[in-house]
Amino acid sequence: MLNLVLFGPPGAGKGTQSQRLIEKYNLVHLSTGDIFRANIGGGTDLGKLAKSYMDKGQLVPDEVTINMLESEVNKHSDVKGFIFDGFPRTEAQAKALDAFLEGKGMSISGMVALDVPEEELKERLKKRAIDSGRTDDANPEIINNRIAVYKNETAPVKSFYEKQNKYYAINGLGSIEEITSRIFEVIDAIN
Ligand code: B4P
Repeated sequence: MLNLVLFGPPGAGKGTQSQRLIEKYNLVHLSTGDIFRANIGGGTDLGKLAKSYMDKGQLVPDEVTINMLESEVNKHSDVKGFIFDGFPRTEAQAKALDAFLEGKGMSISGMVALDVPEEELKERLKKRAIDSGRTDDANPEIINNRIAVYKNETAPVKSFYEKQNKYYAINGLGSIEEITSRIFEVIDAIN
């Protein structure tokens, strides 16, 4: 089984690259951001709660996010593996994911981390805001907050996987195709 964590700051290209990885490796794509947005669109209680955090550029509380992710994994059996896109985003989420997968006889194969300079992230999110309709992309203050939250709460997750020798950094600058090739190279070496 191939279970990948796709990691990086907002706008690093996680969602973009996930689409290419699921095609090549036939994996189930679980993006916590997409699942929250689907709930917001559907007007569910979870969506209302998530929106109150996402609109400020804050993380949705761990307990809510972890329960949601676990129930999404449980919907799939007999699969080749998963791409966890945007999860884990805190050390508590990383620990919970490890324990949950262990209970199912599974584990994370590797964390692929996209490195992109801050100025480029802001440019990409600004461009996406024009046609995505995402309120969290349209406001520079919210973008700055998301980047600050990433540095303070999410970046430490890197060392969680480094300690397990499962951390792989990828240069996230260049064309989408170039970055995909870099990721394929890493995955083919660990798979
Ligand atoms: P996400 O949906 O994960 O949003 P994101 O971090 O902005 O990444 P995304 O995947 O959408 O963008 P990508 O980098 O692909 O999270 C949104 C919010 O949900 C969070 O702020 C938080 O509130 C909440 N949330 C989600 N997960 C959570 C968790 N685990 N715990 C708590 N809260 C959680 O791409 C960005 C843009 O760059 C795209 O427009 C793309 O076209 C462009 N791009 C990509 N690659 C490029 C390249 N090589 N060159 C130029 N542009 C490129």
